[in-house]
Amino acid sequence: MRQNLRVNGARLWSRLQRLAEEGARPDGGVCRLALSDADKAGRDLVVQWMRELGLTVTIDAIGNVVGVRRGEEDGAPVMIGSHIDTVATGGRYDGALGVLGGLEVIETLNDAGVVTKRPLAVAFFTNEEGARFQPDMFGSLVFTGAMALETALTSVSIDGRKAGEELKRIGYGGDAPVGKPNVHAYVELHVEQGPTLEAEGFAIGAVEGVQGISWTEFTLTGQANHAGTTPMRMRHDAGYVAAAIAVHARRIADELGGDQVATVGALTLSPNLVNVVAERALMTIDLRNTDNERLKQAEARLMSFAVKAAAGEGVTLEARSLARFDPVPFAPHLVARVEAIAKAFDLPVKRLPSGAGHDAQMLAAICPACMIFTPSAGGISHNIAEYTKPEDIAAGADVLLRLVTELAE
Ligand code: HGY
Ligand code: MN
Ligand code: MN
Repeated sequence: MRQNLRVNGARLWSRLQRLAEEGARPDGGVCRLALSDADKAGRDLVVQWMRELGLTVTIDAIGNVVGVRRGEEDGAPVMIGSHIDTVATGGRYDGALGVLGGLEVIETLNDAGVVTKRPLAVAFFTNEEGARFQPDMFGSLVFTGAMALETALTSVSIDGRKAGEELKRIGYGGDAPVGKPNVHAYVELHVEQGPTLEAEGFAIGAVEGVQGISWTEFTLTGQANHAGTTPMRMRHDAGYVAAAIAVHARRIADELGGDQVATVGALTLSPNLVNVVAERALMTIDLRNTDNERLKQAEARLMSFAVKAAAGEGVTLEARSLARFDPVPFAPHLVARVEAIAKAFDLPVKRLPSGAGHDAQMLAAICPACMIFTPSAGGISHNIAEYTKPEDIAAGADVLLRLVTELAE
């Protein structure tokens, strides 16, 4: 009986479209930055759905929300999780698919009157994206005890707000304890956010692990001066140094090759005026690689170039690490099950690493964890055009349903 259970793809699809209304952008994308009013509205909606499905909902001190479905026995639940916060130019599926896919698993089991031996849990973690508050994934970091609660609560957003105050403001500073996780196993369904599955004709990704992530913020301070009257030899142009660093970051990725990627995501000049030599530049560099040693090489090359370029222009350089996570492997036996279940469903499946960070990499430190990927159209994500076909969404959720019910027996 359980072997034949399948999710209701249309119901999952309509929940995804309904959640996308919270923080909807006029261009069809989603902006649900962590701890914003839109995030609150999304949280309220998902908590309402959790309660309608009979889950017991708890909220912890960093705002992580967990809905638990009782099993025949007590004990550590099998957890399905992800996030509902998005980047400012987000899509409808990054994060939301993992949380609402979990609710779809619950509703399918409710409809079938199936009670698993172990309890099941559906969770969403605070600030997975790290777009507003850094580091990213601080909700799951605090949940698993890998970051002190205080560190996350005192994190200051790019718009100058303290996380703890924002949490209180939106009413999600809960009283459930953090740092003592009780999870039997963790499964996260997520869109690939890259081009591989679609380009190679696969329906499911059995994710082997997450690549290493390094986020650095540079503050460059030179001297504002007249763009016309200041001879080049007298300039201390923060904008020029920032541009040089940005170009060099790309060169490092090209020269290292392999999985190395480099991104200059944020770059703000001040006073940012056409006829004033930039006094100050604030920029971020995101470096990633599946190989930690090569990621360290990339970091070292970036830093030594930045120091030299700033010194050469008489500009001061301050560097601040915003996030640094080593590559994380997922539980091999779970990766193998994702692959086998996909094959049992006649779904073409490929093993691959995750280019993006996910809460699953934090849960992997405290229990067996794995991820199931579905294809992203055109490999696009962190973009309003993010899309995954309904049949791929349903296929991913079917694999999730089967794996979770297996793990809960
Ligand atoms: O940046 C990431 O990889 C994730 O989307 N937070
Ligand atoms: Mn995500
Ligand atoms: Mn994301």
